[in-house]
Amino acid sequence: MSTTALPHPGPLAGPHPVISATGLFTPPDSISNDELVASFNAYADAHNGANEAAIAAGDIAAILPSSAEFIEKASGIKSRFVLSKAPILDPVIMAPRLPERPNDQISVLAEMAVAAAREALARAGREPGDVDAVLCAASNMQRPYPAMAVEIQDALGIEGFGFDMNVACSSATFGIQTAADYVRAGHARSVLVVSPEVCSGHLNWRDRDSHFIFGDVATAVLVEDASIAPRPHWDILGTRLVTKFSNNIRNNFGFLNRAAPENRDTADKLFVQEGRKVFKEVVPMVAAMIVDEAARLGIEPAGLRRLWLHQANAGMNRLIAQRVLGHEASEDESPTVLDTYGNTSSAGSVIAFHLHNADLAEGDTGLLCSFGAGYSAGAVFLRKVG
Ligand code: CO8
Repeated sequence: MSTTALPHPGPLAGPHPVISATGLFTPPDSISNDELVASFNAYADAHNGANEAAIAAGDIAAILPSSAEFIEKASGIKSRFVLSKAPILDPVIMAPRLPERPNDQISVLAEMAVAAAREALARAGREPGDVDAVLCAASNMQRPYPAMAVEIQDALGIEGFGFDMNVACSSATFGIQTAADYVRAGHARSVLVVSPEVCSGHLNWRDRDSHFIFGDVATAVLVEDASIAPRPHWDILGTRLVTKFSNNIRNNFGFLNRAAPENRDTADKLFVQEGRKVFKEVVPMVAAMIVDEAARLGIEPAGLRRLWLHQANAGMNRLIAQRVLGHEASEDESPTVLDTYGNTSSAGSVIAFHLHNADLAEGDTGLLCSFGAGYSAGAVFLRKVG
């Protein structure tokens, strides 16, 4: 467990991290539950038809149909944005098809991250030369090296340094704490945390239990020293990170798979999870982390004006918000972006923050919180400075 907190800074308190601005890249195409289910059911029908004899003999199981009603009821998701819609919906392909680019072209993840980063920089009134470091914090990097962050840094024209980090759905909050620590230590005054998430590339679109969960997006968070930050900005009052090993959300894809070619295309090289177990185990873990850290910071959880929670499942968020606030949260207290974006891994809570923070007043406190594979969970307590 890692813990970092600072007292609220006075003018002479030294470097103090704040969120200056955020940015968002949303792909133009979206897939509705009805479109997704029609594609899945066409695939299931074709599979069952082609394997009729084996199914009748009990050698293999028939694939059951998916249902848009189930998806919305179980998860709260109505649609999701994707980079490559037609191939995902093609019942024969059921995967994104993103042509490989030559090395002299910007890579897909970097391109998305740059778009989100440019918005964050513009909102903060920053030039790339003002930024000291880039952290690319996401569930899956497009390649092992060179680091995505270094390519993004180069594309933006930023001096300094960059590196990648992966803590699955909690990558962005872990990135924000890392950036905040650089600011606190005086190693940097302006750090860009980008989270390009092409979840469609590691989702098994043929898996009925999870084919509806994820979408694609990129977010950017600019963490800066309060002394240079534009106003309004968000004081980072304190952060808390927790990890606890679990196999309940896992993806075994990796470069060593090449050493065992017979395994390369099996389903465990894509996203797999025990969704029910995740739900049950993660809710108490996250609620306890939030309440504990709030107590340490002297923040009354019930007084938090807004919760920008990880967007994995509407029911999980309802339960976590209830435990933190002590009552059922309204949409105003715990906004949802899950309905239109789906689960976008580490980007989800940042999207919620990006789209739903402008209406808060000076002095309002809020919580950005993520949770997911690892298990991993991160909490960032914020206060608006007008
Ligand atoms: N259509 C119709 N029925 C279905 C479908 C479907 N598509 N899928 C399942 N069912 C049926 C099942 O067969 C089951 O039927 P029965 O009761 O007869 O056996 C019934 O519905 C209930 O199934 P489940 O128990 O699976 O359903 P749940 O109510 O548990 O809902 C959820 C499933 C929505 C997955 C839910 O468990 C959930 O959201 N859990 C939390 C998941 C979570 O938070 N995961 C975090 C993962 S994200 C992360 O860490 C990042 C990883 C990196 C990114 C990866 C990118 C790809």
